[in-house]
Amino acid sequence: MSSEAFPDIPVIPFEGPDSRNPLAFKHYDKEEVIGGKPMKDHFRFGMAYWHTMRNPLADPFGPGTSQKPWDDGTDSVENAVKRVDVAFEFMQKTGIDFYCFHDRDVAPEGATLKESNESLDRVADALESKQKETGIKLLWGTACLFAHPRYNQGAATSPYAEVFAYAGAQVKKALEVTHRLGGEGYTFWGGREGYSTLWNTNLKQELEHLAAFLHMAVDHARKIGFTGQFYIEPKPREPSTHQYDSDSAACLNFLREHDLLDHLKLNIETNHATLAGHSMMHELEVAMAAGALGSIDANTGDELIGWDTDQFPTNIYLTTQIMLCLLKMGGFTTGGLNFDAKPRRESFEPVDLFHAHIGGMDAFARGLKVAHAIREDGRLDQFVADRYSSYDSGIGAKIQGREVGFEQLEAHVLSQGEPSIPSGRQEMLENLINEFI
Ligand code: XLS
Ligand code: NI
Ligand code: NI
Repeated sequence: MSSEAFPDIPVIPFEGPDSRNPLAFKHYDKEEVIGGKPMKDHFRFGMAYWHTMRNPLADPFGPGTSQKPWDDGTDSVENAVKRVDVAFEFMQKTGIDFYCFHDRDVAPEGATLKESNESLDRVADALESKQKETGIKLLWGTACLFAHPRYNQGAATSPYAEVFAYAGAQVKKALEVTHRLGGEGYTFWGGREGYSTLWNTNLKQELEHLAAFLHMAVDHARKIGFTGQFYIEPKPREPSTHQYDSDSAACLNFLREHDLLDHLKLNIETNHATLAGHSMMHELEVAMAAGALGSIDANTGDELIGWDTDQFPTNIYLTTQIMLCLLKMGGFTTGGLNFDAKPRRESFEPVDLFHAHIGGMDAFARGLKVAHAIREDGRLDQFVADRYSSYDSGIGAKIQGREVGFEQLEAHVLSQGEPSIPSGRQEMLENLINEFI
C-alpha cells in the first residue's frame, strides 16, 4: 500500500488510560459495551468531508495553511476521486464508521448544472465502491447552497425565483446521490437562508419560500424512495446577519407552522448553540422535548472568539451533558456524532487531523462513561423526580390532568395557605456531577 496518504500512521489502537502514545485511544474502545450497547453504536461517529478533506484552514486574516500532500490543488474530477481514497483511509485508520458531505465538497462545481451533476456522479461511483469495500456508511448528505455567488442573497429564500429554481435542482441531485449511497439522512443548513438587512427583505415571503422548498424535498424523497431522515441544522447567524433557523425553538416553530414537523428533525451543533446564546444542553433538551432531536454536529466554540470556530470537542463536562441527553433519549436512530470540526490554523500537518479526531472520540468516550455512571447511580434522576413529585397526587395530579381551573386553585389556596418549598440545590447537584467527572 505504497499509495497511502498517511504511510506513517497505523490504524489507531485502543491502549487504555495509562498509554502515553498520542496516536492511541485512551478511552474509546469501539466494542466495549456500556449500558448494553457497544460504544461505537452510542456515538455513530462521522467525519465531515468539508473539514477533514477540504478545509484549507484559512481565516479572515490569512490563507490556508493545511498540508494535504495527496491533493494536487486543482478542481479536477480526478483529484476529487483521489481524495475519496484518502478520506476512506483516514476513516479506516481512526475507526470512524460514517461520513457526511456537501455535494461540492466531494465533487467540483462545473460551468453548468449538467456538468456539476456529471462530476458528482463520477465521484459518487468512487464513494460507492469505497463504501462497499470498507463498510463505512453515509450518515447524511447535503447540498452547498451558500458558497456559489448565485446564492449570495440566499437559495430557497433568495428574492430571485431563478435562484430558488437552481437551488431546487441542486438539492434534487444531492438527494438522489445521497439515496444512491444509502445515506441515512439528509441535512439542510441554511447558511444564507436569512437576511443581511431587513430594509430589502420580505421576511414573511422568504419564510414561506423556505417551507415550500422543504416540502418539495420531502415530496421528491418520497418519489425516489428515499426513506432517510431529514434534518434542519439551527444556527443564528454567520454568514448571514440573521439566519431563519436560528435555534432549536425557532426551527421547531417554523416546522410546526409549516406542517413539516413529521418530516424533519434537528441536527444540533454545539458551536451554533453558543452563538445563539444557549448551551448545547439547552438546545438538545428543547429538541428532545418535541421528540425532534435527530443528529449532532459535534464540535465546540471558543469562549473568547465570537465566531463559529468549529473546534474539536475536548471538554468532558460538555460531552457528559451531551451523552446524558442521548442516554435519556434512548440513543440515536438515524443520527450520529458528526465531527463538524477542524484543527486550528496553527495545526496544519496531516497528523493533526488524527490528533483532533482521536481527542474528540476519547472525550465522548469519557463523557459516555461518566453519563452512564451518573444514571446508574440514580441520585440525579431521583432528585429531579422528587422535585416534581407534588404533581403525582392531590392538586398537582389534578393540574396535570387538566381537571381543575382557577376557581378550584383559589379554593385550594384558601384552605391550604402559603406553600413551603424546598431548595433547588444547584450547588449540591454540581458537586454530585463532579463526583463522577
Ligand atoms: C456551518 C454548518 C455546516 C453544516 C452543513 O456552520 O455547521 O457545516 O453542518 O452544511
Ligand atoms: Ni454543522
Ligand atoms: Ni457550523
